[in-house]
Amino acid sequence: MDSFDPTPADRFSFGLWTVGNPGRDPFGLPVRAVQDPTRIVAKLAECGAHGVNLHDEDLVPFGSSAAERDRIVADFKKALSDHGMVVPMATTNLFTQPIFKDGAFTSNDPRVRAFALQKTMRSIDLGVELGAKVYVFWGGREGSEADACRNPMDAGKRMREAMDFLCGYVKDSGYDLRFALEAKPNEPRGDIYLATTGHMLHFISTLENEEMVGVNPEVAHETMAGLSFAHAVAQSMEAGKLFHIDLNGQRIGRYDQDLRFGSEDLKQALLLVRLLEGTAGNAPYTGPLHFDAHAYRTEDDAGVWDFARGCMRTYKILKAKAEAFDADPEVRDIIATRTDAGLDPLLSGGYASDKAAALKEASFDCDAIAAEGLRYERLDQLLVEHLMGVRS
Ligand code: GLT
Ligand code: MN
Ligand code: MN
Repeated sequence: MDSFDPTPADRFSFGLWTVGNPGRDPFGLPVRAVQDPTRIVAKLAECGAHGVNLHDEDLVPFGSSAAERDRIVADFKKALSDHGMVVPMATTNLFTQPIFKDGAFTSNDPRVRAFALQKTMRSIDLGVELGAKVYVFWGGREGSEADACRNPMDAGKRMREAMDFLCGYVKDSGYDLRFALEAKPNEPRGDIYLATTGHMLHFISTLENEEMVGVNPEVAHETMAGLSFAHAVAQSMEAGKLFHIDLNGQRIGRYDQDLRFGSEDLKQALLLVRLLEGTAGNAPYTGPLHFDAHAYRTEDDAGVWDFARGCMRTYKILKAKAEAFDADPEVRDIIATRTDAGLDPLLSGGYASDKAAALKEASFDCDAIAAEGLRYERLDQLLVEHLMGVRS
Protein backbone atom coordinates (compact mmCIF):
# COMPACT_ATOMS: atom_id res chain seq x y z
CA MET A 1 0.00 0.00 0.00
CA ASP A 2 1.43 3.40 -0.96
CA SER A 3 0.13 6.81 -2.01
CA PHE A 4 -0.38 5.60 -5.58
CA ASP A 5 -2.95 3.00 -4.63
CA PRO A 6 -6.35 4.14 -5.94
CA THR A 7 -9.24 5.31 -3.79
CA PRO A 8 -12.83 6.18 -4.82
CA ALA A 9 -11.89 9.89 -4.60
CA ASP A 10 -9.75 9.38 -7.72
CA ARG A 11 -12.93 8.89 -9.87
CA PHE A 12 -11.60 5.81 -11.67
CA SER A 13 -14.05 3.56 -13.51
CA PHE A 14 -13.95 0.44 -15.69
CA GLY A 15 -16.49 -0.98 -18.11
CA LEU A 16 -18.01 -4.38 -17.34
CA TRP A 17 -16.64 -5.33 -20.77
CA THR A 18 -13.04 -4.34 -19.85
CA VAL A 19 -12.13 -6.32 -16.73
CA GLY A 20 -14.83 -8.77 -17.82
CA ASN A 21 -13.12 -9.41 -21.17
CA PRO A 22 -12.57 -13.19 -21.36
CA GLY A 23 -9.59 -12.85 -23.71
CA ARG A 24 -11.37 -13.80 -26.92
CA ASP A 25 -9.87 -12.41 -30.13
CA PRO A 26 -10.67 -12.94 -33.83
CA PHE A 27 -8.20 -15.84 -33.91
CA GLY A 28 -8.69 -17.49 -30.56
CA LEU A 29 -11.26 -18.71 -28.08
CA PRO A 30 -11.71 -17.17 -24.62
CA VAL A 31 -8.97 -17.91 -22.09
CA ARG A 32 -10.84 -16.75 -19.00
CA ALA A 33 -14.25 -17.53 -17.52
CA VAL A 34 -17.13 -15.11 -18.01
CA GLN A 35 -17.67 -13.27 -14.71
CA ASP A 36 -20.98 -12.31 -13.22
CA PRO A 37 -21.43 -8.50 -13.23
CA THR A 38 -21.99 -8.52 -9.46
CA ARG A 39 -18.57 -10.15 -8.96
CA ILE A 40 -16.97 -7.49 -11.17
CA VAL A 41 -18.51 -4.78 -8.99
CA ALA A 42 -17.10 -6.41 -5.83
CA LYS A 43 -13.63 -6.91 -7.31
CA LEU A 44 -13.41 -3.38 -8.72
CA ALA A 45 -14.40 -1.93 -5.35
CA GLU A 46 -11.69 -4.05 -3.70
CA CYS A 47 -9.15 -2.58 -6.16
CA GLY A 48 -10.11 1.01 -5.26
CA ALA A 49 -12.22 1.94 -8.29
CA HIS A 50 -15.20 4.21 -7.84
CA GLY A 51 -17.42 3.30 -10.78
CA VAL A 52 -18.44 0.69 -13.28
CA ASN A 53 -19.81 1.37 -16.77
CA LEU A 54 -21.83 -0.88 -19.03
CA HIS A 55 -23.52 -1.60 -22.31
CA ASP A 56 -27.11 -2.80 -22.02
CA GLU A 57 -26.04 -6.31 -23.06
CA ASP A 58 -23.11 -6.46 -20.61
CA LEU A 59 -25.71 -6.63 -17.87
CA VAL A 60 -28.94 -7.88 -19.43
CA PRO A 61 -28.34 -10.54 -22.10
CA PHE A 62 -29.93 -9.83 -25.49
CA GLY A 63 -33.42 -11.30 -25.65
CA SER A 64 -33.99 -11.49 -21.87
CA SER A 65 -37.60 -11.37 -20.69
CA ALA A 66 -38.87 -8.38 -18.68
CA ALA A 67 -38.86 -10.51 -15.52
CA GLU A 68 -35.26 -11.65 -16.09
CA ARG A 69 -34.22 -8.06 -16.72
CA ASP A 70 -35.78 -6.88 -13.49
CA ARG A 71 -34.11 -9.63 -11.46
CA ILE A 72 -30.68 -8.98 -13.00
CA VAL A 73 -30.97 -5.22 -12.49
CA ALA A 74 -32.10 -5.65 -8.87
CA ASP A 75 -29.10 -7.93 -8.11
CA PHE A 76 -26.75 -5.47 -9.78
CA LYS A 77 -28.15 -2.51 -7.84
CA LYS A 78 -27.70 -4.44 -4.61
CA ALA A 79 -24.06 -5.17 -5.51
CA LEU A 80 -23.50 -1.47 -6.25
CA SER A 81 -24.90 -0.39 -2.90
CA ASP A 82 -23.17 -3.23 -0.98
CA HIS A 83 -19.79 -2.12 -2.36
CA GLY A 84 -20.30 1.65 -2.57
CA MET A 85 -19.90 1.72 -6.35
CA VAL A 86 -21.62 4.00 -8.87
CA VAL A 87 -22.43 3.82 -12.59
CA PRO A 88 -21.09 7.07 -14.09
CA MET A 89 -21.69 6.09 -17.72
CA ALA A 90 -23.84 3.73 -19.78
CA THR A 91 -23.98 2.93 -23.49
CA THR A 92 -25.75 0.76 -26.05
CA ASN A 93 -24.31 -2.26 -27.78
CA LEU A 94 -25.12 -1.51 -31.42
CA PHE A 95 -22.43 -3.76 -32.85
CA THR A 96 -22.60 -7.39 -31.61
CA GLN A 97 -25.96 -8.57 -32.90
CA PRO A 98 -26.00 -9.67 -36.58
CA ILE A 99 -28.83 -7.24 -37.36
CA PHE A 100 -26.20 -4.47 -37.05
CA LYS A 101 -23.86 -6.05 -39.62
CA ASP A 102 -24.15 -2.92 -41.82
CA GLY A 103 -24.56 -0.30 -39.12
CA ALA A 104 -27.34 0.84 -36.82
CA PHE A 105 -28.30 4.52 -37.12
CA THR A 106 -26.75 4.78 -40.60
CA SER A 107 -28.11 1.50 -42.01
CA ASN A 108 -29.89 1.70 -45.36
CA ASP A 109 -32.71 -0.39 -43.88
CA PRO A 110 -35.37 1.64 -41.97
CA ARG A 111 -36.18 -1.45 -39.88
CA VAL A 112 -32.60 -1.56 -38.60
CA ARG A 113 -32.57 2.17 -37.89
CA ALA A 114 -35.87 1.91 -36.01
CA PHE A 115 -34.66 -1.11 -33.99
CA ALA A 116 -31.46 0.79 -33.12
CA LEU A 117 -33.52 3.68 -31.75
CA GLN A 118 -35.75 1.30 -29.77
CA LYS A 119 -32.74 -0.53 -28.29
CA THR A 120 -31.02 2.75 -27.43
CA MET A 121 -34.09 4.26 -25.72
CA ARG A 122 -34.50 1.12 -23.59
CA SER A 123 -30.80 1.18 -22.78
CA ILE A 124 -30.95 4.88 -21.85
CA ASP A 125 -33.81 4.00 -19.45
CA LEU A 126 -31.59 1.32 -17.88
CA GLY A 127 -28.58 3.65 -17.62
CA VAL A 128 -30.64 6.37 -15.94
CA GLU A 129 -32.18 3.82 -13.56
CA LEU A 130 -28.63 2.88 -12.49
CA GLY A 131 -27.65 6.54 -12.00
CA ALA A 132 -25.61 7.24 -15.15
CA LYS A 133 -25.07 10.92 -15.98
CA VAL A 134 -23.18 10.34 -19.24
CA TYR A 135 -24.34 8.23 -22.17
CA VAL A 136 -21.71 7.15 -24.71
CA PHE A 137 -22.22 6.49 -28.40
CA TRP A 138 -19.51 4.48 -30.12
CA GLY A 139 -20.70 3.79 -33.66
CA GLY A 140 -18.48 0.80 -34.28
CA ARG A 141 -20.54 -0.61 -37.14
CA GLU A 142 -21.42 2.78 -38.64
CA GLY A 143 -19.15 2.48 -41.65
CA SER A 144 -18.45 0.52 -44.79
CA GLU A 145 -16.20 -1.69 -46.82
CA ALA A 146 -18.06 -1.47 -50.16
CA ASP A 147 -18.35 2.28 -49.83
CA ALA A 148 -20.64 2.68 -52.86
CA CYS A 149 -23.40 1.07 -50.73
CA ARG A 150 -24.54 4.48 -49.46
CA ASN A 151 -23.70 8.10 -49.99
CA PRO A 152 -21.54 9.06 -47.00
CA MET A 153 -23.53 12.31 -46.87
CA ASP A 154 -26.64 10.24 -46.15
CA ALA A 155 -24.76 8.49 -43.36
CA GLY A 156 -24.07 11.89 -41.79
CA LYS A 157 -27.69 12.96 -42.13
CA ARG A 158 -29.00 9.73 -40.59
CA MET A 159 -26.57 10.02 -37.71
CA ARG A 160 -27.81 13.56 -37.07
CA GLU A 161 -31.45 12.48 -37.22
CA ALA A 162 -30.73 9.75 -34.66
CA MET A 163 -28.90 12.09 -32.27
CA ASP A 164 -31.59 14.77 -32.58
CA PHE A 165 -34.27 12.15 -31.90
CA LEU A 166 -32.48 10.71 -28.87
CA CYS A 167 -31.71 14.13 -27.37
CA GLY A 168 -35.44 14.80 -27.73
CA TYR A 169 -36.18 11.53 -25.92
CA VAL A 170 -33.91 12.43 -23.01
CA LYS A 171 -35.48 15.87 -22.67
CA ASP A 172 -39.02 14.54 -23.00
CA SER A 173 -38.29 11.94 -20.31
CA GLY A 174 -36.90 14.59 -17.95
CA TYR A 175 -33.57 12.75 -17.63
CA ASP A 176 -30.40 14.45 -16.36
CA LEU A 177 -28.14 12.89 -19.00
CA ARG A 178 -25.57 14.13 -21.48
CA PHE A 179 -24.28 12.33 -24.56
CA ALA A 180 -20.60 11.71 -25.33
CA LEU A 181 -19.68 10.64 -28.87
CA GLU A 182 -16.68 8.34 -29.33
CA ALA A 183 -14.73 8.28 -32.59
CA LYS A 184 -12.61 5.50 -34.05
CA PRO A 185 -11.15 5.43 -37.56
CA ASN A 186 -11.47 1.73 -38.40
CA GLU A 187 -12.13 -1.76 -36.93
CA PRO A 188 -14.56 -3.43 -37.00
CA ARG A 189 -15.52 -1.67 -40.27
CA GLY A 190 -13.05 -0.86 -43.02
CA ASP A 191 -13.85 2.84 -42.63
CA ILE A 192 -15.98 4.15 -39.76
CA TYR A 193 -17.91 7.40 -40.23
CA LEU A 194 -16.89 10.39 -38.06
CA ALA A 195 -13.41 8.91 -37.72
CA THR A 196 -11.75 11.24 -35.22
CA THR A 197 -12.64 13.42 -32.25
CA GLY A 198 -12.25 16.44 -34.53
CA HIS A 199 -14.90 15.04 -36.89
CA MET A 200 -17.18 14.55 -33.87
CA LEU A 201 -16.69 18.09 -32.59
CA HIS A 202 -17.84 19.54 -35.87
CA PHE A 203 -20.74 17.08 -36.16
CA ILE A 204 -21.94 18.10 -32.67
CA SER A 205 -22.10 21.74 -33.77
CA THR A 206 -24.75 20.71 -36.35
CA LEU A 207 -27.13 19.13 -33.78
CA GLU A 208 -30.41 20.61 -32.56
CA ASN A 209 -29.38 20.21 -28.89
CA GLU A 210 -25.65 20.66 -29.20
CA GLU A 211 -25.28 21.74 -25.55
CA MET A 212 -26.30 18.20 -24.49
CA VAL A 213 -23.64 16.50 -26.60
CA GLY A 214 -19.87 16.25 -26.11
CA VAL A 215 -17.13 13.72 -26.84
CA ASN A 216 -15.60 10.59 -25.33
CA PRO A 217 -12.13 10.44 -26.89
CA GLU A 218 -10.12 7.21 -26.52
CA VAL A 219 -6.30 7.07 -26.40
CA ALA A 220 -6.19 4.02 -28.69
CA HIS A 221 -8.49 5.47 -31.32
CA GLU A 222 -6.62 8.68 -32.13
CA THR A 223 -3.25 6.97 -31.63
CA MET A 224 -3.95 4.09 -34.03
CA ALA A 225 -4.35 6.75 -36.74
CA GLY A 226 -1.04 8.34 -35.75
CA LEU A 227 -2.68 11.45 -34.31
CA SER A 228 -1.82 13.30 -31.09
CA PHE A 229 -4.34 12.24 -28.47
CA ALA A 230 -3.42 15.12 -26.17
CA HIS A 231 -4.25 17.57 -28.94
CA ALA A 232 -7.67 15.99 -29.51
CA VAL A 233 -8.36 16.16 -25.77
CA ALA A 234 -7.14 19.76 -25.57
CA GLN A 235 -9.46 20.82 -28.39
CA SER A 236 -12.34 19.06 -26.66
CA MET A 237 -11.57 20.69 -23.30
CA GLU A 238 -11.18 24.11 -24.86
CA ALA A 239 -14.58 23.69 -26.51
CA GLY A 240 -16.16 22.61 -23.19
CA LYS A 241 -16.95 19.24 -24.78
CA LEU A 242 -14.87 16.72 -22.83
CA PHE A 243 -17.79 14.90 -21.17
CA HIS A 244 -16.00 11.55 -20.67
CA ILE A 245 -12.68 9.90 -21.56
CA ASP A 246 -11.49 6.37 -22.43
CA LEU A 247 -7.95 5.76 -21.17
CA ASN A 248 -5.78 2.92 -22.41
CA GLY A 249 -2.53 2.19 -24.28
CA GLN A 250 -1.87 1.80 -27.99
CA ARG A 251 0.91 1.75 -30.55
CA ILE A 252 0.58 3.76 -33.75
CA GLY A 253 -0.62 1.85 -36.79
CA ARG A 254 -1.78 -1.26 -34.96
CA TYR A 255 -5.27 -2.69 -34.51
CA ASP A 256 -7.30 -1.33 -31.55
CA GLN A 257 -5.08 -2.73 -28.80
CA ASP A 258 -6.85 -1.37 -25.68
CA LEU A 259 -3.75 -2.00 -23.57
CA ARG A 260 -3.19 -1.12 -19.91
CA PHE A 261 -3.04 2.66 -19.47
CA GLY A 262 0.51 3.98 -19.82
CA SER A 263 1.93 0.66 -21.02
CA GLU A 264 2.90 2.27 -24.36
CA ASP A 265 4.25 5.78 -25.02
CA LEU A 266 4.71 7.02 -21.47
CA LYS A 267 5.63 10.50 -22.70
CA GLN A 268 2.27 10.96 -24.42
CA ALA A 269 0.56 9.49 -21.35
CA LEU A 270 2.33 12.04 -19.13
CA LEU A 271 1.35 14.92 -21.42
CA LEU A 272 -2.25 13.68 -21.35
CA VAL A 273 -2.42 13.44 -17.56
CA ARG A 274 -0.76 16.86 -17.31
CA LEU A 275 -3.55 18.30 -19.44
CA LEU A 276 -6.38 16.49 -17.65
CA GLU A 277 -5.07 17.49 -14.23
CA GLY A 278 -4.28 21.05 -15.31
CA THR A 279 -0.81 21.01 -13.75
CA ALA A 280 0.39 23.46 -16.40
CA GLY A 281 -2.30 25.95 -15.37
CA ASN A 282 -5.40 25.07 -17.41
CA ALA A 283 -8.73 24.26 -15.78
CA PRO A 284 -8.66 20.51 -14.97
CA TYR A 285 -11.05 17.90 -16.33
CA THR A 286 -13.32 16.84 -13.45
CA GLY A 287 -15.36 14.05 -15.07
CA PRO A 288 -14.98 10.27 -14.76
CA LEU A 289 -11.60 8.69 -15.57
CA HIS A 290 -12.60 5.54 -17.39
CA PHE A 291 -10.21 2.79 -18.44
CA ASP A 292 -11.45 1.20 -21.66
CA ALA A 293 -8.79 -1.49 -21.77
CA HIS A 294 -8.40 -5.17 -21.08
CA ALA A 295 -5.79 -7.56 -19.72
CA TYR A 296 -3.46 -9.47 -22.02
CA ARG A 297 -4.77 -12.80 -23.25
CA THR A 298 -1.98 -14.43 -21.25
CA GLU A 299 -3.64 -13.56 -17.93
CA ASP A 300 -5.73 -15.54 -15.51
CA ASP A 301 -8.18 -13.95 -13.08
CA ALA A 302 -5.43 -12.63 -10.80
CA GLY A 303 -3.75 -11.02 -13.81
CA VAL A 304 -6.94 -9.15 -14.65
CA TRP A 305 -6.90 -7.39 -11.27
CA ASP A 306 -3.15 -6.71 -11.60
CA PHE A 307 -4.07 -5.05 -14.90
CA ALA A 308 -6.82 -2.95 -13.32
CA ARG A 309 -4.63 -1.80 -10.43
CA GLY A 310 -1.84 -1.07 -12.93
CA CYS A 311 -4.03 1.31 -14.97
CA MET A 312 -5.00 3.29 -11.89
CA ARG A 313 -1.55 3.36 -10.28
CA THR A 314 0.08 4.52 -13.49
CA TYR A 315 -2.40 7.39 -13.77
CA LYS A 316 -1.63 8.51 -10.21
CA ILE A 317 2.13 8.18 -10.67
CA LEU A 318 1.94 10.24 -13.87
CA LYS A 319 -0.11 12.85 -12.04
CA ALA A 320 2.67 13.19 -9.44
CA LYS A 321 5.26 13.40 -12.25
CA ALA A 322 3.25 16.10 -14.04
CA GLU A 323 2.97 18.13 -10.83
CA ALA A 324 6.73 17.89 -10.26
CA PHE A 325 7.50 18.78 -13.87
CA ASP A 326 5.32 21.90 -13.80
CA ALA A 327 6.76 22.96 -10.44
CA ASP A 328 10.35 22.60 -11.70
CA PRO A 329 11.88 26.13 -11.83
CA GLU A 330 13.89 25.33 -14.94
CA VAL A 331 10.75 24.15 -16.75
CA ARG A 332 8.82 27.20 -15.63
CA ASP A 333 11.56 29.47 -16.87
CA ILE A 334 11.60 27.90 -20.34
CA ILE A 335 7.82 27.96 -20.84
CA ALA A 336 7.14 31.28 -19.08
CA THR A 337 4.62 33.34 -21.04
CA ARG A 338 6.41 35.94 -23.16
CA THR A 339 5.01 39.45 -22.98
CA ASP A 340 5.51 42.50 -25.15
CA ALA A 341 3.98 45.73 -23.90
CA GLY A 342 3.76 47.16 -27.40
CA LEU A 343 2.38 44.15 -29.23
CA ASP A 344 0.16 42.42 -26.66
CA PRO A 345 -2.68 44.99 -26.92
CA LEU A 346 -2.65 44.57 -30.70
CA LEU A 347 -2.88 40.79 -30.41
CA SER A 348 -5.77 40.51 -27.97
CA GLY A 349 -9.43 41.52 -27.99
CA GLY A 350 -10.17 40.87 -31.65
CA TYR A 351 -10.14 43.09 -34.69
CA ALA A 352 -10.11 46.89 -34.69
CA SER A 353 -9.15 49.08 -37.64
CA ASP A 354 -6.54 51.02 -35.62
CA LYS A 355 -4.92 47.74 -34.58
CA ALA A 356 -4.79 46.64 -38.20
CA ALA A 357 -3.16 49.94 -39.18
CA ALA A 358 -0.60 49.66 -36.36
CA LEU A 359 0.24 46.05 -37.26
CA LYS A 360 0.70 46.95 -40.91
CA GLU A 361 3.20 49.63 -39.89
CA ALA A 362 5.07 47.64 -37.22
CA SER A 363 8.65 46.64 -37.97
CA PHE A 364 10.13 43.25 -37.06
CA ASP A 365 13.77 42.16 -36.95
CA CYS A 366 13.03 38.78 -38.53
CA ASP A 367 16.67 37.63 -38.53
CA ALA A 368 17.15 38.38 -34.83
CA ILE A 369 13.88 36.68 -33.87
CA ALA A 370 14.70 33.63 -35.97
CA ALA A 371 18.19 33.41 -34.44
CA GLU A 372 16.88 33.00 -30.87
CA GLY A 373 17.13 29.44 -29.51
CA LEU A 374 13.95 28.27 -27.79
CA ARG A 375 15.57 25.69 -25.44
CA TYR A 376 13.07 22.98 -26.35
CA GLU A 377 15.81 20.31 -26.39
CA ARG A 378 16.43 21.13 -22.74
CA LEU A 379 12.68 21.25 -22.01
CA ASP A 380 12.05 17.84 -23.50
CA GLN A 381 15.09 16.35 -21.75
CA LEU A 382 13.73 17.68 -18.46
CA LEU A 383 10.42 15.98 -19.17
CA VAL A 384 12.20 12.71 -19.96
CA GLU A 385 14.30 12.97 -16.79
CA HIS A 386 11.21 13.56 -14.66
CA LEU A 387 9.63 10.56 -16.31
CA MET A 388 12.70 8.41 -15.67
CA GLY A 389 12.73 9.41 -12.03
CA VAL A 390 16.12 11.11 -11.86
CA ARG A 391 14.57 14.52 -11.24
CA SER A 392 11.68 15.23 -8.91
C1 GLT B 1 -15.90 -1.37 -27.54
C2 GLT B 1 -15.12 -0.24 -28.17
C3 GLT B 1 -14.87 0.83 -27.19
C4 GLT B 1 -16.11 1.56 -26.81
C5 GLT B 1 -17.05 0.72 -26.07
C6 GLT B 1 -18.33 1.46 -25.89
S1 GLT B 1 -17.28 -0.85 -26.71
O1 GLT B 1 -15.10 -2.06 -26.64
O2 GLT B 1 -13.91 -0.75 -28.70
O3 GLT B 1 -13.89 1.73 -27.60
O4 GLT B 1 -15.75 2.62 -25.94
O5 GLT B 1 -19.28 1.10 -26.82
MN1 MN C 1 -13.71 3.21 -25.97
MN1 MN D 1 -10.33 0.88 -28.31
